Amino acid sequence: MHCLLCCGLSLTLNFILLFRETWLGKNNVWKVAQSSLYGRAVPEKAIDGNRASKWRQGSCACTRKDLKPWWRVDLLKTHKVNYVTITNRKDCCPQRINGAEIHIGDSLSDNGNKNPRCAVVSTISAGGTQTFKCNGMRGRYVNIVIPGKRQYLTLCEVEVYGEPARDIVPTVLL
Ligand SMILES: [Ca+2]
Repeated sequence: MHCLLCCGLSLTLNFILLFRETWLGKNNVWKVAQSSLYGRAVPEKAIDGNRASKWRQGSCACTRKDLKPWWRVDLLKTHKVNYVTITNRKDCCPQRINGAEIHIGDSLSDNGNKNPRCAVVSTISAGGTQTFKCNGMRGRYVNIVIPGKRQYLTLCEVEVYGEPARDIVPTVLL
């Protein structure tokens, strides 16, 4: 177990260097939520800094088999999001993630699932980590949702890379 944890941290550090981006993963600060809870697979497990992707390793978040299951992280203020990575489960059912969408924005309408869409997941290999480019999309909330069907949403790790959005100074028109 300890080796897997070390490898996970090493991968994360490499990722930061590779993309020259700031990893926003202050997992002791971010607030997370999901549509329901399967067993002990709380939403925090998707931001615990560990990409371990076998269920027994206890590092995956998972919902029940909901209609339109979702997971959400609250970055506490608006950010420009450049990349989002998702690590899929390894030991079972990697196809469950197919069709998941990443949404980013400041609204909590429909639990944040109506915010603008960054990407649609076609497939992620079993235990694989895939990166989605979001081109500086602005938002406080990052959602991952599987629309339109009843499914489990399992996320072994979600990483969000970007930077806090600078406040826009309103132009005063006289
Ligand atoms: Ca994890």
